[in-house]
Amino acid sequence: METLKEGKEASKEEFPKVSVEEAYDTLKSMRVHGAGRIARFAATALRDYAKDAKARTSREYWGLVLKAGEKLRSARPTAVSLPNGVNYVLYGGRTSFESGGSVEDIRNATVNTADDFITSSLDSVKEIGEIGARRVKNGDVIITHCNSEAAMSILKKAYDMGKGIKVYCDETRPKFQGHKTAAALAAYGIDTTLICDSACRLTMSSADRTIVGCDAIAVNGALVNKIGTSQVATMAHEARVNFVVAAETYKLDFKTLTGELVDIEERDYTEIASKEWMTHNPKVKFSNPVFDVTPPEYIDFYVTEKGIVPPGAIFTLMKELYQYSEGAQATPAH
Ligand code: RUB
Repeated sequence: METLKEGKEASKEEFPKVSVEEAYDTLKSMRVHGAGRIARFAATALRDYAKDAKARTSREYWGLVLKAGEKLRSARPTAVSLPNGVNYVLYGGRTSFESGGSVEDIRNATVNTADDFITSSLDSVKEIGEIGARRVKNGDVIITHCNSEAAMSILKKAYDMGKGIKVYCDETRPKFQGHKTAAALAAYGIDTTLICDSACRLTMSSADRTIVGCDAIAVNGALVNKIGTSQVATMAHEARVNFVVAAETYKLDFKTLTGELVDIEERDYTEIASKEWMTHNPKVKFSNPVFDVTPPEYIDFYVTEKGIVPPGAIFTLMKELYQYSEGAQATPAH
């Protein structure tokens, strides 16, 4: 996260101003989704809360900001970008609080750190596009899954470089985020085809590479991403097709360093069948896990804003960035 400290200018507003409660509901109901956007949306909501929160003492003010951060963090358990983004913002305020800052000092520190995070997150998506596009060849047939800004950044940059790519987008049941990807890529001018998830293996036989996004990276280099990603990786592995992951380094899940596992979010069953259908079929049980784990053996490399990282080097990268995480992830003192 070194890049977050470089004091880049805050970007234009990406999200409207909302209360912490509204932001929580928006995240929970996936009106804002995608790991990067989730993190920036939460950082924006926390920043705006910190701007307006009123308190008589630093302790009282810091307690309010912490509570808001905790609420936002709990909205989506799997996308580690959310706690990492919120923790980063809180780190700024906490440093000021612990060094005896006034309410205004803590407020300014929190707001500035949030702006740093937001700008850096957007910059990372661009950098990933630049780096990843160099690994795309002219005429490549590429499969993607779900809706990832980072993966799309590579595809768009490759197209901008005149690489004449053809992209197949999995629909990505149950929420069909692949439709969004297909619409965005086609609008950009890229030759885009939408396929249903079950057509992926057939399509893989004519693909050159797959490029997907990332919700979390575990210490062993495993990828956590939208449900179905591991199936795509298995098919790519079988067909000897390159499997590439576009991931900002704030998606590293530092708690996996100390043995904790990544929580896999289970969502409402009505995302996979209608209430009416359920009523008519009372004996049917449902399961709706929305993320899965792709083992490192199936991943060729991660494209991060810091460069290309093979899964076997994730441990080293985490160690390198841990100093930041230790401070940022620790629960700030009340
Ligand atoms: C979206 C998803 C995306 C990653 C990466 O899942 O799995 O591939 O979040 O996205 P959901 P990005 O729709 O459930 O949030 O590259 O935009 O951060």
